[in-house]
Amino acid sequence: MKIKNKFNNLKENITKKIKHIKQEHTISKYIKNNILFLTFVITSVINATILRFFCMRMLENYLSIKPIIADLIVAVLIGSFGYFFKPKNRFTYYIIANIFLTAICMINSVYYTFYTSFASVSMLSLTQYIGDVGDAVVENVIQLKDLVYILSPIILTIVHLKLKKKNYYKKVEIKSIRKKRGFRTLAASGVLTLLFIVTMTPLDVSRFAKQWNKEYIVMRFGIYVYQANDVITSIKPKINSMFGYDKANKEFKDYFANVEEPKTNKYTNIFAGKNVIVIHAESMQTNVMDLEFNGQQVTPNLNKLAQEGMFFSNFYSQVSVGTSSDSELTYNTSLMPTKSGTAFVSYSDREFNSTPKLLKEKGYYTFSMHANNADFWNRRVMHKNLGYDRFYSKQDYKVTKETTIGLGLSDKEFFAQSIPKIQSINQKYSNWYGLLIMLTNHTPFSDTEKYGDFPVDIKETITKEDGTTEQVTYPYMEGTKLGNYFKSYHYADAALGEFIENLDAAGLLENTVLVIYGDHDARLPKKEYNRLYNYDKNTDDTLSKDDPNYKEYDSYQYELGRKVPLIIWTKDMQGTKLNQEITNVMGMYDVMPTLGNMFGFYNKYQLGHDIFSIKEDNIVVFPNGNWVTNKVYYNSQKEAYLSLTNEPISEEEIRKNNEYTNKLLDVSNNIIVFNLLDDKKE
Ligand code: GP9
Ligand code: MN
Repeated sequence: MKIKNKFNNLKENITKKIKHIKQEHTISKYIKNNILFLTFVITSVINATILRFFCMRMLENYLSIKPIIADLIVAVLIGSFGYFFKPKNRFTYYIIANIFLTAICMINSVYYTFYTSFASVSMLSLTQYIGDVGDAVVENVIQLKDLVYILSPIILTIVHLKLKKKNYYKKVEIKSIRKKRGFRTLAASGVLTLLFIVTMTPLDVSRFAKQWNKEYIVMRFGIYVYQANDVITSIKPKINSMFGYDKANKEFKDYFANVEEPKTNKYTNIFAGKNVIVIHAESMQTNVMDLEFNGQQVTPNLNKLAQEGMFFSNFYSQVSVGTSSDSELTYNTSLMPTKSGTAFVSYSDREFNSTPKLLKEKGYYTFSMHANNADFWNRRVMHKNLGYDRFYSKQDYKVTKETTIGLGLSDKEFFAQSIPKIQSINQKYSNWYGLLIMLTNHTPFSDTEKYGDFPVDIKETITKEDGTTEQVTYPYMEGTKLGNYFKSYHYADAALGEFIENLDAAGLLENTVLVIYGDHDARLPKKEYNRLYNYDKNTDDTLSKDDPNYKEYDSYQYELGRKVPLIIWTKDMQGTKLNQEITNVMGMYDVMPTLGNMFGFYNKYQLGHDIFSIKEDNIVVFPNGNWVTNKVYYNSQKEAYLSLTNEPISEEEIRKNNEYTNKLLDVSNNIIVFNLLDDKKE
């Protein structure tokens, strides 16, 4: 019995060993037979990884496996086609593919050093930049680290020469075996792709589709997938504009044939010749201006400006998926965001009539300032296209860990560093127009310890029966996203107040008009507004719906609550006819016509209106087809509306406004997609 057992064990061990040897044999055989393919794949993945490591020096990037898998997928996919070539031609295929992938890495490596961003083929059409940067790139930017990628084709060539010496290419390879290997490798890349797709997060998907957050895409998808996606997103708008030009052009002409020339009114030219500072106030909503916590206003500075200046209290931003960039587009051009993609990214080569361009014709020097990466929302390209003479971005500011809040340089620091820049512009130019884009008050509003102390709880002093007092605190908005938004907003408001004080001290407010617009709402959950407006101290929860004090905050209230402030202010406005609240409904697309009337410029192809001419007849159209007038808010998805006054609403009115909305959105989209303003240049 014992002997039998021993024998069985021995047998098992031997079979295991044979299996192992066989396995080893197949692995080494695989490596031997596919050495060219493997060299191609490995060097391509290493190149891509080196690029990522050199460019983005952060732990998150170093530890990320996803981009390596994505690079591997691309290399295996491209590599698999090598098998369909005869052995003697295979090297030619691999070396061409390898040089191509190496070039992608090298170009991006150089580009990143220069722009702290990754390259885009759409930049190729912007030849004016090549002249600007070409020499500088050669002289200052190409460094040793950009040349390391060349090792990849060198290694591949060495391997090839060794194989040639060993007569590797003389071996006969049956066609069917070649094909089988090719398809198997192709299938392997397919399986890897599937694995990759199932691990994608919704944020990955949305950022991938938008493509502008280049660093994120490279960090998740690797450089090769980024570049392929870049080619597709760059070509898409060209394809969109290939069909339907004539129809679009006719509709466009008809639309503007019916538009009346602007009328003059008491605000015409009142600001002609004045300098302008425009503040793009990140995520500022109007409804927060009414709020107080423990007797402290959230926005004392904004409220003061609204009190002293011209305050448009029924003003909406009209953004789509392009958020900040969409509001810049509409503010600057009086056009609506595009129906697909974003104008700033997909249509950055189109011709636009813009406020800076029209002021430049009047002799103004124009500039924009934003202490974030210049490629964020493709601003580097778009600000130039919109007519800003100079864009001061992150590289023009000193950003340290201490001065960073949330997405980047804190607003207080941004404003402080902007003052001397504006001062020197003021010394050089007699008329100037500048846009300053704020950053700190940005979702997710989680850097709370840096916003400064602003409790959003309720503190009450209770007198007890024995006459002694006690302080009680109810958490209220503490710990909620909305509460954190108020803290962040309070910080941004303080930054704004400080900025205006410092502008004044620097003598920069004497001949200056300040324009402040909220770029869009904070996009926070409806549920938290319910807590804000219906808080029950006893239960630390929201009041029940049947409580007499319960105020309904439904989806209409939410939509109406997305209003953002618009304030036009000068130092000496208080007490004049300009010091007033304008309550007529107004949209971002009405700003250009309204300012145009005040500063004396006119864009024939504007979609909005001068609010002082159109007054109560105005309508604000939203990119999703919703619209609002003084009388009614219409929701196009639900095909339902909310009446805002006691006046009856006729079906005819709804139909006409829907027709107007659809036409306006079509014309706006066509202007951008078909570049219709390009041949309208006078
Ligand atoms: C980024 C900032 C924010 O630079 O303008 O953009 P958003 O996320 O609001 O569109
Ligand atoms: Mn924004």
